[in-house]
Amino acid sequence: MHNGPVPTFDEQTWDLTVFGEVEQDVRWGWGELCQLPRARATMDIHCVTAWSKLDTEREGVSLRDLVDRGLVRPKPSATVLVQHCEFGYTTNLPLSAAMGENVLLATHFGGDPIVPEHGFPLRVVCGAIPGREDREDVYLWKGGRWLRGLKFLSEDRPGYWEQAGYHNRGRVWVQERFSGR
Ligand SMILES: Nc1nc2c(c(=O)[nH]1)N[C@H]1C(S)=C(S)[C@@H](COP(=O)(O)O)O[C@H]1N2
Ligand SMILES: [Mo]
Repeated sequence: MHNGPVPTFDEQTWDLTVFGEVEQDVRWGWGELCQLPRARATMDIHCVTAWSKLDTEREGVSLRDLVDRGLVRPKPSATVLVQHCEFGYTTNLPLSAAMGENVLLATHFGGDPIVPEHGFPLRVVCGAIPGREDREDVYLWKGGRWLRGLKFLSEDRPGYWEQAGYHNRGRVWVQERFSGR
C-alpha cells in the first residue's frame, strides 16, 4: 500500500537531504550514502493491521550513529523527525524514537538489497529488538519506503497516514493504531 507507483532509481541523480532544524543542511548522493558508517539490527516488525514478522535482519545506517559522529547535527530545538519519501509520502517520529537502535535507514533486508516494492534503494525500518522493549517501538507505517529526505522540526507535524486517521504516535505495545478522530 503506497501512494504512487514504485519509483525508478537513478544513481546519478538520487540524493538524501537533511534539513530543517539542523546546524547544517546535508545532501548525500548514492555513492556518499554508501560510504556512511553501517549498522545492523535483527528486528521484529509489527504492522498496524495486526500481522508481525519476526527476526528480520536489516542493514543500513543508524541516525544515532550519524548524530554521534557529527555527520548530522540537529539543533537543540529539534524534537521531531519527518521522513520525506518519493511521491510526497511523509511520516513523523519523535526524534528520541528515531534515534533508537531499532530504527535504521535500511538498504538491505536479509543480506540482500531491499527490493523495489519495499523501498529500494533506501527506506526506514522501525522495528522492535526483542529484549529491548525499553525503546519506543512503533508500527511499520512509520518507516518510509523510498526515503529522500530527513526534516528536523521543533514542533510536531503529522504525516500522510497520521493525517488520514492513524495514530500520531503509533506505539506498538500500547496499540496506538488509530487516532479516534
Ligand atoms: N513511501 C512510502 N512509504 C511507506 C508507505 C507508503 O505508502 N509510501 N506505506 C507505509 C505502510 S502503511 C506500511 S504498512 C509499510 C509497509 O512496509 P513493507 O514494505 O515492509 O511491507 O510501509 C510504510 N512506508
Ligand atoms: Mo500499512
